[in-house]
Amino acid sequence: MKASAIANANIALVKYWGKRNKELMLPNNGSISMTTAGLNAHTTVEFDEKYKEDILILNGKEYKKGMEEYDDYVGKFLSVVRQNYDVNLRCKIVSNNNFPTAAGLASSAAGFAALAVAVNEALQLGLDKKELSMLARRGSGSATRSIYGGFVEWKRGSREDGTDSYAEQIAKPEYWPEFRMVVCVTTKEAKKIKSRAGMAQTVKTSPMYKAWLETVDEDLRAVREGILKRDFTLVGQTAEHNCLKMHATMITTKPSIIYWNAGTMDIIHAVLEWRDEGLECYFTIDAGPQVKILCLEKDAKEIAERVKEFPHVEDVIITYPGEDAKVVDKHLF
Ligand code: 2P0
Repeated sequence: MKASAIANANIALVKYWGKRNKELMLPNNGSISMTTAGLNAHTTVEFDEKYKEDILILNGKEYKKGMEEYDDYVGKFLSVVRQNYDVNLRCKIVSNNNFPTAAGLASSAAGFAALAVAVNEALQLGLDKKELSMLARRGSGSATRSIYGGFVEWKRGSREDGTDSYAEQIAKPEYWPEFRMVVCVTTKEAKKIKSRAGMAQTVKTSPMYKAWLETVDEDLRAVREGILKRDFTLVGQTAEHNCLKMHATMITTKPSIIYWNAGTMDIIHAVLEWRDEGLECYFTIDAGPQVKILCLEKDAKEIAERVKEFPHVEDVIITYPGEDAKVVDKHLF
């Protein structure tokens, strides 16, 4: 009744932004990401009669029922587990991320993918990867994609019950090992507006959201094709454009949501300049101020060295296509 898992964060090339069903966590659009090597969550869960209530210790801090961050995320997820699999026992969860939490680096994606895998093992539910991706989805939408390594698509699906909204692997990590993302951390502070609230506000108030939905399928087609052909230009151009479209919907909500800071802007301009000089790279930005620069292995070190010199850059991490979420022996308690 005790198990541990590690799952990698993922960074979207075509973004998920907006839900069609909040309860079942169903997206308005499909999305594609790269699972990162090295940015991960390590989670241990134990179900036992000795626990009188559920307890979560995330990065050393304790959360329980009644706390908003707990009830809206892990609390909800555990209710789904209990309902779907007829579980009555309470549990303890300990989870650690090796990168800044809640700062736009997909910490909930890694966290819920690891939790889904650990729960499946602890309770011996026997779920396959597709089912695991749907379980992870109930914790956080982007977690759907972190069940698989490499390049992954989360299908929007069309059914009301969500049974066709799951992840599929487009390509394994070894299919395109030269692909790199240079993660530029421009602040380690947690963001003020969580993705969940940000996307709900966008769907409700941005006049640009309609255009987002009308064009996202073209981006999905292009990125899928670009990955399969290992066409870096096609993937990079499409990903950067898709990111800017998503941010256009955020910026035009009422009240406006602007996740970028001065460091974000510095890097955007630098990437555009470097590209003009012939250094092929593109940027993508999620619901936070960090910038991920897409490039190929041959240019990654050079780009990392350059961004380290920027005054607002606190940390630089080079990542590449990483592995599937997996069960591990090492328990955290
Ligand atoms: C993505 N993001 O595709 C997009 C791009 C942020 C910007 O998925 O409400 O934390 O838990 O489903 O998954 C962040 O949203 O939101 C996200 P919930 P989640 O990576």
